[in-house]
Amino acid sequence: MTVRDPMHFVANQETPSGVGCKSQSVLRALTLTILFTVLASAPCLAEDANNAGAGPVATVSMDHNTFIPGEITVVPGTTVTWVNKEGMPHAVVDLNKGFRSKTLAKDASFSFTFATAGDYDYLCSIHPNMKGKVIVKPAS
Ligand SMILES: [Cu+2]
Repeated sequence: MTVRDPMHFVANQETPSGVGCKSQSVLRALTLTILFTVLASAPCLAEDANNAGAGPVATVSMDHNTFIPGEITVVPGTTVTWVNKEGMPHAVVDLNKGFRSKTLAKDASFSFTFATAGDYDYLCSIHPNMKGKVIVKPAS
């Protein structure tokens, strides 16, 4: 006759712990790395070519609270594009109300096509002593 300890039959079921979790997070990190690599190597968006074939173009930058160049001479039909290059917001406003941009944040731009010959004095409505001039005259 044997007396059995009932506890003896409760098997000590060892379960592996942690291993599964760890390998899964490694896999996740790897997946993220691959995803980033794919995104980074995607080609840059092509520049907008909608203006191709239009008239002549000219660009005026806004930087250091200044229109650069402050004065440009263009032929009638030229599209002038102002580009804000700095963090300071600017706006392009014709003194004779021929054109007016909204407030331009950094890298924002505004374009206007000058069909008619003449002198166009403009300023930045936010910084009124920031002035510029577009002279439109036919090529001689
Ligand atoms: Cu300004």
